[in-house]
Amino acid sequence: MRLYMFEHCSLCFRVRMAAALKRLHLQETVVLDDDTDTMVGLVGKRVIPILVKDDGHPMLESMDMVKYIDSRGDPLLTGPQRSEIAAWADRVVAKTAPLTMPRYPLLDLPEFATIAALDHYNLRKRKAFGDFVELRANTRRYIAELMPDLEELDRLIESPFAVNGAPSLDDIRVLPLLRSVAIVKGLRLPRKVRDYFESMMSRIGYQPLPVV
Ligand SMILES: N[C@@H](CCC(=O)N[C@@H](CS)C(=O)NCC(=O)O)C(=O)O
Repeated sequence: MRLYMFEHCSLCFRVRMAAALKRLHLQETVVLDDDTDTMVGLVGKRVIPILVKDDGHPMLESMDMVKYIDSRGDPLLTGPQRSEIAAWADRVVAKTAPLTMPRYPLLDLPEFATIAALDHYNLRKRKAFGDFVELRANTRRYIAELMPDLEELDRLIESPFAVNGAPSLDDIRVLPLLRSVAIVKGLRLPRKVRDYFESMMSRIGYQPLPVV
């Protein structure tokens, strides 16, 4: 199995997290941001993540990839799911973007290893989200807008090792978003959220991304 991915991509981290929980080796290829040819060559369009199974077939949906990985051997993500958690994750993606999108290019990540790849990211994300310097200058405001959601998650978390008490797809929805938002300097995760983030990252053997 090979995952085509960006290091900063939270949907990719869903798949990496599932493989790590299963102690399953995942081959990883980091695609340069401007390497649309590789994605189009695999699946006919520009999209990440792509999981190419051992039989050569590519998968395109991160949650399908997670379920496929979890179905190998004894399933692990068998805990209950709560609609509040999925709703929380859907809502929070949009609120984290103005904080994370202008920071990823500062992290020296492999998908930005060439000037052309970095420029490619900067151009298309600026078009979508606005000027990065201005976004970063508004950090306090974006953090303030996000804090109520993080406080809500703090109330929802049932255990430092599983948002619903037993590992489930909801953990796959939540942890990758926390990994992204944890890059924001000055953002303090509420206590239960921080405990959950730290315990889960250490359980799957991943270091957090740098903070900027
Ligand atoms: N539903 C898909 C969505 C995939 C998706 O939206 N990927 C985005 C974010 S990484 C993407 O490919 N963007 C293309 C790009 O970055 O140019 C999934 O969950 O895997």
